[in-house]
Amino acid sequence: KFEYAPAPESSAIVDIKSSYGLFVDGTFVDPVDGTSFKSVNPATEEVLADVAEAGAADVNRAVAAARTAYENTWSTMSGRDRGKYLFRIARLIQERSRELAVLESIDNGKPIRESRDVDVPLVASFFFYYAGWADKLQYAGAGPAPRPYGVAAQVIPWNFPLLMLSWKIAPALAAGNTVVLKPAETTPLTALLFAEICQQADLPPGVVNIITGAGDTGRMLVEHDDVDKVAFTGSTDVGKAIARSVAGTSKKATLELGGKAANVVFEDAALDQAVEGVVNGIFFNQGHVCCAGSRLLVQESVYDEVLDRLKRRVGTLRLGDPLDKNTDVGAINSAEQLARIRELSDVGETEGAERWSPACELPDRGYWFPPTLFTGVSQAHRIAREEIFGPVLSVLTFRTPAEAVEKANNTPYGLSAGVWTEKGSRILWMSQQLRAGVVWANTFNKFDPASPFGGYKESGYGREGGRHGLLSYLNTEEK
Ligand code: TXE
Repeated sequence: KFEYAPAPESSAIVDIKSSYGLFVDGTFVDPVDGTSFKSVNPATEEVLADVAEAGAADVNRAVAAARTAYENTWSTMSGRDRGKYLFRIARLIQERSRELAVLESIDNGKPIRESRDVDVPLVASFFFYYAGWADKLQYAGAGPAPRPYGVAAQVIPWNFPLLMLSWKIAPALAAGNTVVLKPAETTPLTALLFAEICQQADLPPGVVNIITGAGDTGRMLVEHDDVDKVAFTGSTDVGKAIARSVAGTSKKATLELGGKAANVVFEDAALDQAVEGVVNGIFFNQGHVCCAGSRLLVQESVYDEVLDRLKRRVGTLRLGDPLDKNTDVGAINSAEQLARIRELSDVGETEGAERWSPACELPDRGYWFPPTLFTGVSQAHRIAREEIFGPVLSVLTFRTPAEAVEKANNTPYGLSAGVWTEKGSRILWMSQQLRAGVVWANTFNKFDPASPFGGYKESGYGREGGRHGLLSYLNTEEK
């Protein structure tokens, strides 16, 4: 039975303040109208801190600080000097990695093993990678040295708070832009710790501004007249609203939205490896992953065997305290997200799919959902079409490779896909056929700062990561 007891050393590792201001022009300031909201630990429902809610005047102030820093400091500095700041930030992230990982797990609910071994090391690697680009921009695009856009407005979600921050801030700064970033309202704390790191790195004031608040703050930020570039990761509905607001202005936008990825397992796959990949694909980060492998497409001839192995493996997952190093599945990030997962899962049952979860006692407090499989899913079912964004896998079958492709592509999204087969020629053929920005072969959820990431169709447009991610922040026609 799960009992929440914070790891004894955790409070010593990270100092959570009772209230946080906005990070504008290099210092923490109170919001003009003094409003705030609360950030909650999703594993316990305990209030962690009061966090400033930025209103219109605060958004103006942050954008003005970013504009001044752009004109007077950052855009006139040599690429090499910008790179030095980014390297310094990257090293500070490594030095303060335990603090960052613990705070990320407390505010988001993700297992410490993930924030410690995946999120935070990747965050540092994105800063190191883009630090290396800062003095090599002439090689980034075609033609003479490309110029930055200016002030970037960046709005990020709650599933990878620090990692999404690094995907946004590192390339923007390397390219010479300045930034106003808004973290999600349920996970603002690590972005504010990152702001402290910017201070520690002596980053010139105004180059990075962090403003906290809910959707309204995000809307005011992306609609601000003095913003040149908008970068958003979040829901498809909000992404479409942002695309509409940007249309008719001179702002550039990149959008990274939802997904409904297929993990395709062929009969000739190494099945144990495939099952491991399928489990990682959907239960990593409680399934709060835009590229999660939320649909399993398994070849009929190996269906029984795969399902049997899958259930046995899912039965070994340990759900509970995010700060326990043995935890595999942490807390759902918010009561709202839990309600969404419950609702769609109930629809799955009503529509006739069969639901299965391992015997698993859920903690009394906090937001939890057990690892869940749905079998007997048809393509028309909502659980086969809509993003659940939780630990819920929909299992479908196919007979031929052509049918696998048809089913995998039968979604409004196109962010990622996975292929499990020992045949190299089939991997190449599938990767040409699948309409997805990323196709993983015999692996899943692998990220690298040098690889571009982004979607087809309703998963958005533009790329983050690699040289392409840098071009998204440079005024050049080559993208
Ligand atoms: O997303 P929102 P929510 C999907 C996932 C999830 C659903 C809803 O399916 O169940 O979206 O999640 C800010 N203008 N994804 O409601 O609202 C908001 O404050 C500008 C997939 O949390 O899109 C937050 O900072 N900004 C996704 C950020 O947008 C606005 C990750 C994301 O919140 C805004 C998250 C507005 N009008 C959810 N309204 C992925 N692709 O990874 C809200 N925001």
